[in-house]
Amino acid sequence: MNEPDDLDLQEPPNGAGGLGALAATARHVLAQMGPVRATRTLLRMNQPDGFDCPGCAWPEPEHRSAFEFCENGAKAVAEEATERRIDRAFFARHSVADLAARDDFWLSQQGRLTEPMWKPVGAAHYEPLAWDAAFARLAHHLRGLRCPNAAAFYTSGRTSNEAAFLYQLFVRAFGTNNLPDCSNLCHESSGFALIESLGVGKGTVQLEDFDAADAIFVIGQNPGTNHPRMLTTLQAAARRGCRIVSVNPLREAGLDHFAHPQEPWEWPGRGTRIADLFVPVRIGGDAALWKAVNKSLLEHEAARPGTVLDAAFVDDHTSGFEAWRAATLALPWDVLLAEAGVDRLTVERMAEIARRSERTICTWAMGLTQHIHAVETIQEVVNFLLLRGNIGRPGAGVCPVRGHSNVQGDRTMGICERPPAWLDRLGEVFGFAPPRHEGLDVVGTIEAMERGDVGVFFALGGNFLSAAPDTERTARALQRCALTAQVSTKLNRSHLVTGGEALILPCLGRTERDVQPAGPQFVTVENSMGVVSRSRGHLEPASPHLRSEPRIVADLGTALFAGHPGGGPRVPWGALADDYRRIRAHIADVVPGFDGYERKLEAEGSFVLPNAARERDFRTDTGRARFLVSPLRRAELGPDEWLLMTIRSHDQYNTTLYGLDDRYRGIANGRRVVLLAPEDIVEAGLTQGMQVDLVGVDGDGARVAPDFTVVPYAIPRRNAAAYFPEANVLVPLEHRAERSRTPASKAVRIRIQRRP
Ligand SMILES: Nc1nc2c(c(=O)[nH]1)N[C@H]1C(S)=C(S)[C@@H](COP(=O)(O)OP(=O)(O)OC[C@H]3O[C@@H](n4cnc5c(=O)[nH]c(N)nc54)[C@H](O)[C@@H]3O)O[C@H]1N2
Ligand SMILES: Nc1nc2c(c(=O)[nH]1)N[C@H]1C(S)=C(S)[C@@H](COP(=O)(O)OP(=O)(O)OC[C@H]3O[C@@H](n4cnc5c(=O)[nH]c(N)nc54)[C@H](O)[C@@H]3O)O[C@H]1N2
Ligand SMILES: [Mo]
Repeated sequence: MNEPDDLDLQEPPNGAGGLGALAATARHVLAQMGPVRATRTLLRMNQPDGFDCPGCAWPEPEHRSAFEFCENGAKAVAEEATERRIDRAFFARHSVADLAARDDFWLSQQGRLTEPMWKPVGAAHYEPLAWDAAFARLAHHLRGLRCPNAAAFYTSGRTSNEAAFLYQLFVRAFGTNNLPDCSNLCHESSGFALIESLGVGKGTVQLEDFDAADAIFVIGQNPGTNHPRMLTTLQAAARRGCRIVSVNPLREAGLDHFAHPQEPWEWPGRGTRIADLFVPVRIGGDAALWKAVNKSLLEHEAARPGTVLDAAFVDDHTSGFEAWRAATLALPWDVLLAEAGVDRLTVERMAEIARRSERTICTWAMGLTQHIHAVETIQEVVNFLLLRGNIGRPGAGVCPVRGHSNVQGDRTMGICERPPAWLDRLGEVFGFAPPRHEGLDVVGTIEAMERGDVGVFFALGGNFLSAAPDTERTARALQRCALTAQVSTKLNRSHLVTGGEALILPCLGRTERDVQPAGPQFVTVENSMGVVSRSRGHLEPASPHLRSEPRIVADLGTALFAGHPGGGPRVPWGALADDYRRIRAHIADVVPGFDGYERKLEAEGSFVLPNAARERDFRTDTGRARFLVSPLRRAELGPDEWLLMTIRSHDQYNTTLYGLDDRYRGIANGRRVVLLAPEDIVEAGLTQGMQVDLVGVDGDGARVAPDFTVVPYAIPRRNAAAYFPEANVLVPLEHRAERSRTPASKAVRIRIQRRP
């Protein structure tokens, strides 16, 4: 399937959306659902009484159109609402070894899981198991552990607030803070950076701020593929003259031009121009770039005092300005430009856009977070905003654009290995003493499994094996566990590389009706901008045997704590899952910002969580927003080495593959490709279409991703791109961001070896 003969390369398009997006939506959706179910489902998406799109975490506008969805949201829904099913006969037909030999696309296409399955020790196949028996297996293993810290409980970011709250309660009542989650692989660096700089680990803007901004810098983010509804927001901004700058090693098509699929009069042309300026920064060059832009701004202020700096804001609300200013002015231009890989003129154009803008927003995603020095790089972007007072006023602020649709809500609900500030309250309300030590994050969990310190691995969603770095090492670690258990909607590789014993617990998805003894239920989620809203599915569940995530957690609680010596915590597990209003009442009682939770949902359907930084209340060490100084780092690359970023194609949702194309990059029918600059290809004696192995040179020994095809692409010299998860084998476990410990999967040093 990935033979070079099948690979089809075209010039990348210079725009996104339009008829192409509609055609792709129709193709994917109809293949999974059929016309009636498709129409019914998509009309409910992101509507006040419908379900929250399981795709990205971009917010819904106040005035929604009938079709508040995008191509990739529709694909995410089609994946879940598919009519394809995996039943017990499927597992009888296919051994685990047989399934493990299939590729990710095939696994993604088999359909929804329909009943609990169990792989006993030494068995070649999964076999059906009743729910009660599955919970009994889990409870048996958990009780048998040396201590609660010998279990780890992963969460992916689709889990609702209700399920997440109950889950962390269960885990902490069991006695551990081992709550690794997908945030550890995603925006952790943003959280660390913003807490230190601004005192709040979240973004400070609301959707309406985009309507007021004069300039928006989109940094290390590919919204055309990963947050398509953001293009509608950017389009509206561009149309009223807001300046948009894309800082990215690639000229991503969605930031070039955008034709709204619901504005057919725009289709014939290229659509609206989005970015005025493309800044082709070198991979990992952002820290140097933003220091350069800040230096330019400070030089300008020195030359014409009072024209650049928001002196009142800096004096009243910040600390550390003078030290930072001196350090920045002292940086040598030539080194900054060389490290950024950007010329002086481009830096001056960025600075000019910033100077002319009274209201500036910076958005970013994985291009900033998945680097060794991610935290300080993000802090340099914050310094840039602080300089002109762009925090805590309309039309301005920081906007880390989250990934999974409820990853931010899960954190608010306490899904984190670092215990939340409200830990004492949790213990008080439920009558137990929560553990206080820090637990294991994703990388820590893998290391602990390797040492044999974690024997039970439980996952509420996600695909831990394929999402984590160092795939082969992670696989060996998982195989050391006595039990691995996954609550899932679809089959994935984490079901196939298992502990001695393995469980698959199939659950309801966002699109499905959830009826509990108290009646039909809805759940709540929090988007990238701190807005909490309802999500209610309407489809008939994929199977009558599915259970909701809150129900699964509650059943596990009941199974584990029944007959617990001393009675265990005071948690009426079953009653909570009978009526989610009871869970929300506890959340309102324990988690700050949720007073009147139920009432606000009833009255408004949604509400905004408080955000101190937005009010210029900076709860940092100095009680002010902090200008933070970091050293200028120099990239080290050997003469035959490239710096590789692992990115998403247009046809995937993280580890789930919808197809083998990357339409906006002109690549079709193949994913094992490595994008290189044409000049580098010539210089290294390679040719287009050549088969090569990628050899990782970081860490404790060579890691090889075999059989990639060379594709010439407009990318900075000595930079390379390949797709996640195929390239994850190349990312050593130790190769991770300082402090946030996020795998540095956007900056992996590799050599390229021709295949014999
Ligand atoms: N359809 C779809 N939607 C998704 C997802 C999906 O897989 N599919 N995933 C969801 C999740 S969990 C997340 S976190 C988000 C991810 O959303 P993105 O962060 O947009 O996803 P990536 O493909 O990782 O893209 C990173 C971008 O950063 C650029 N980049 C890489 N290195 C650097 C660098 O050093 N500097 C700069 N300035 N740019 C760099 C890349 O060229 C690329 O454009 O999307 C969410 N939405
Ligand atoms: N090299 C490299 N690695 C990366 C990244 C990268 O850019 N490069 N990105 C990282 C990022 S940003 C992230 S967020 C992680 C993603 O890591 P994960 O969140 O662990 O991975 P996903 O692929 O999103 O998980 C897909 C699985 O979730 C299950 N699922 C889907 N919907 C539901 C649901 O409603 N409930 C339950 N219980 N299960 C459900 C399905 O079984 C599906 O197979 O990957 C990270 N890994
Ligand atoms: Mo993510």
